[in-house]
Amino acid sequence: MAIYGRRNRSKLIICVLGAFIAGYLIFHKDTQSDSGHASLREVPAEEHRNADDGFYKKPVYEKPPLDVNALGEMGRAVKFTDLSNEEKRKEEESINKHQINTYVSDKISLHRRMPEIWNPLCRTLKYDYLNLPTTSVVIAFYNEAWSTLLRTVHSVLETSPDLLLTEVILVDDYSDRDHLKEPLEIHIANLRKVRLIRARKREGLVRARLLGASIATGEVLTFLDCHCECHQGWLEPLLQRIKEEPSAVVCPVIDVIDWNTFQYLGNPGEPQIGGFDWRLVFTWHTVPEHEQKRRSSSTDVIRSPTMAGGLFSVNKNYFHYLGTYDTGMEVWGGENLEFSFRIWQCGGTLEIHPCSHVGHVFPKKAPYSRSKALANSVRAAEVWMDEYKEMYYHRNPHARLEAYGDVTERRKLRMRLGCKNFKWFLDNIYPDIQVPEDRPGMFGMLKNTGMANYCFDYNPPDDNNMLGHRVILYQCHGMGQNQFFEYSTLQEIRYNTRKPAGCVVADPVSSFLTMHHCSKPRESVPEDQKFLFREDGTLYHVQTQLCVQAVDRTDTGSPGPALRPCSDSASQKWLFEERK
Ligand code: UD2
Ligand code: MN
Repeated sequence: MAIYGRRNRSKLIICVLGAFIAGYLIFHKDTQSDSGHASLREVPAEEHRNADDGFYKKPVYEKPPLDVNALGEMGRAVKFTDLSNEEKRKEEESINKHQINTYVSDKISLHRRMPEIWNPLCRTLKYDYLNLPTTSVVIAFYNEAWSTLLRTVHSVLETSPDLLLTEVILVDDYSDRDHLKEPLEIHIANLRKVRLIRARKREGLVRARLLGASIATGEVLTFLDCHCECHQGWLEPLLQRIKEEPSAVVCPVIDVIDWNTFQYLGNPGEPQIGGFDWRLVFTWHTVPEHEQKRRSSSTDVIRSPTMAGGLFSVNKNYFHYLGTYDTGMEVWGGENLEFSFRIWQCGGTLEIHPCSHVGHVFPKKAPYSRSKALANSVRAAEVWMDEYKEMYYHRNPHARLEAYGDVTERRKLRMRLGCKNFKWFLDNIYPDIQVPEDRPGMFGMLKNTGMANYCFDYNPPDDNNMLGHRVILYQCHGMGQNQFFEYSTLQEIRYNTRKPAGCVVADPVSSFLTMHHCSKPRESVPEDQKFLFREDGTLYHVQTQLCVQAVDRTDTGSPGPALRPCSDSASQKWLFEERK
């Protein structure tokens, strides 16, 4: 193993011994010399001494003077209209490689500014600078593009008070791209407070972040993805909150940066909070009324059942107390829900600070394989969800077969910390989630007995626009997901694998079935959503006094369920089956 760097050698060696990963390289530079960063100005010490209140806010580096006409400045969209064929090809290539338009990104300053378009009351907040905890910012990366990675680093250095930022720790998770080798080392060599360590094998984001955390010397750990842009003043709210409440894990508001134009799209209106659906997919929601009532001001933190995962601050000691991360999780996915459940169930709070904003580039699609996400989710379910894990398995039968490794240590951790159960979490922290009933024989594939092997199927064109589309009949596949329905005690046929949950409604005019919002808890169920699932297997639509029948060809040419006068026909008999 090789270690490069002067400071903290003994600390590093201890950390290396303590680390769970066999070995890694460390590069860092702590000197003040300048080379190749002419546009960056370090803040001289005498300026500190002469300064007024603003002195504490001095960043590690000042941004270069604003050039409003520069490409993408102030978060403006960049669209090239006059590219040559060769340039167009390069742009396409960059998108195919990174799933982000790095051709555009490369042409935007690494030091650009973003517009402030959020709650103006945030400006009135005061921070207890001299007593705030310091933080180490940990950024794990795998094969990230040059400009998105470096823009993240510079934005941290240029928006974080020197007083509060201990260091930026870059963790290379065994990338194989040339620009992340020597060129990266050279670029950061003369940046104050920036350190680079490299994993010796692909660790995945969980262990890569922990590798960074293991050498961090700040009191608070702040994790960021490697394609972020921090806004002015993003750090103080997070640290202030953790100073007040060390068991709070605090996330900034994640603003959207467009992968194609690098336009800062922001996060209009009130920030959203995190939830999940019964596939254990993370979802966004508006702040519920009970939480609005709990907060005394619009600048107060917002409690969130779950976090997106990439961007948050946590007191280092508290992170260790909570058991850091589940190191059995590989590559990507699941760790955000696991950590969220653990924070709440084991006595912490998970919050979003509406005055802390960080932009994040959401790629066009996943830039690398995320096949381990399923096993990671199963680990989270097995450790934290108690009997509710069945609701996940019912909707994802293949997850039962997934080899998820050993979770004994994580279960012991839960025992040791005396954590609350999942029911407590749902009842108290996420009361807005619709908990399925999943009564025996009343959930699964809804199969027709007349039309052999055809099942109710709902496949809306996109996740954000789920409702209002036609329910169809499709070959039963036994994979849960689009073919998973539940018959509730309120006589609804629910589609509650994804969020928002849908309820089947019959349209008396067309006679076909579509999907609508379910009624809220304690509201009465609309008549057109009520079906009597009778002993003889018929689905009787109470309002129209008709029965649901499997019809060969609907007006769209494919089979579908439709309302017909009730008869004895097998095509009007239905049954729920759990798996094929
Ligand atoms: C979201 C989170 C992400 C993580 C993920 C679930 C945000 C904005 N992003 O997906 O942080 O919680 O959900 O797992 O909340 N990385 C590695 N090694 C790997 C894979 C990824 O170091 O094997 C790095 C990657 O370069 C990036 C970070 O981990 O810095 C997160 O990965 P991502 O950006 O692909 O995840 P994202 O934003 O789609
Ligand atoms: Mn990301």
